[in-house]
Amino acid sequence: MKKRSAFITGVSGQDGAYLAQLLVSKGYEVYGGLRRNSHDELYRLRLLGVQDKVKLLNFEITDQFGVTELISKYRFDEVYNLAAQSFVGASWDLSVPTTNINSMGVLYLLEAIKRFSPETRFYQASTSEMFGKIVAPIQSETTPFYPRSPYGVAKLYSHWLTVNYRESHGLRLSSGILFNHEAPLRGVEFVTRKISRQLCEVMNGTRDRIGLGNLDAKRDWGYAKEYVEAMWLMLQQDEFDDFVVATGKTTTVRDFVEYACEPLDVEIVWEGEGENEKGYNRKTNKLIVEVNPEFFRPAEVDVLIGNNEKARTKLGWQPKTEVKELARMMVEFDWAAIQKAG
Ligand code: F7E
Repeated sequence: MKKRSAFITGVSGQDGAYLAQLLVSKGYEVYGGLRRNSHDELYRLRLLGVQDKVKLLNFEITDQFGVTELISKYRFDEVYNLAAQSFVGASWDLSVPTTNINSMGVLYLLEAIKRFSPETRFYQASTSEMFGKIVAPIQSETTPFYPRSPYGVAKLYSHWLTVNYRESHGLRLSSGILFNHEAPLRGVEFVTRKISRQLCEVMNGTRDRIGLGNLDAKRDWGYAKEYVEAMWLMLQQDEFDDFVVATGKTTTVRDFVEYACEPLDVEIVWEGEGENEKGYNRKTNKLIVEVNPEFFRPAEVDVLIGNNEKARTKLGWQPKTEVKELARMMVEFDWAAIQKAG
């Protein structure tokens, strides 16, 4: 029997790598879209042992001709659109590229699918950032949106575009409204990985302290490896729809710091408030964490908590990893990597 084919845009990112690993294990012919640059883009695929099992294709989502040519040539069974300018914090300075990638890129993909590959099943990476300044204490698929960043606004466009192309053209398109999801493969600019890595550096003596922004921000943090299973499940359904993927629990950045300290046997004592808040190592009195307003955002998303009931009942998906366990996993990974590097 012919293998099912899947194309992952953004295959070099955290979710792209975990999804590639999952689809390889399920026997798919996996293609990954790769945007050429000078960085080592493939280290995540290498870490997961799938770099030789993914066929890499040159891909630039903002190039409409290229997107159309690729979709019409391969007519993949499944397309997972994970390509994005995904760092919210940078989206104010990079609002034009963020919009081109996160909004226009999705339009190009959907147009190509509509015209040349209408049987393709398509997953759009939507996000809890669309809820932004929340209008309901717990957010579900029916909660109105109020994005707070150029990133959130651009993602909202592509979310609605996906809904609209599904309803207008009867295409097989689903959108996953994923809340924050982390792992040892998370980029170091995101707060959880920044904390796990920099904390290890502080304890190893190669960094003085960690500078963080808003310690009161609350996020619903889950494990990325579990979240990509929800993406796959969405495309295996007979009905295409939107699904919130979340744990249903929320944690402050400050508490995440404490959870990350535990595996290193560090107890942190907080002193001061707002911009003057500081975290000290109880045993040594050494300053470990300080607030640096450089990391504040022009408009903040204060708190997010997702209602995952629809994903649980319709997809049979549920989160397994608690945020404390996630913090431990990330710190253990970073500590081992630092020890190995010497
Ligand atoms: O920030 C606060 C920051 O950058 C989380 C992306 O995957 O999830 C991610 O977006 C919170 C914010 O993720 C620092 O202000 C404090 O309130 O880890 P983050 P994010 O912005 O929530 C959603 C679902 C996506 O879709 C995005 O693509 O932490 N925070 N201090 C900090 N954040 C960072 N980055 N650095 C700090 O020093």
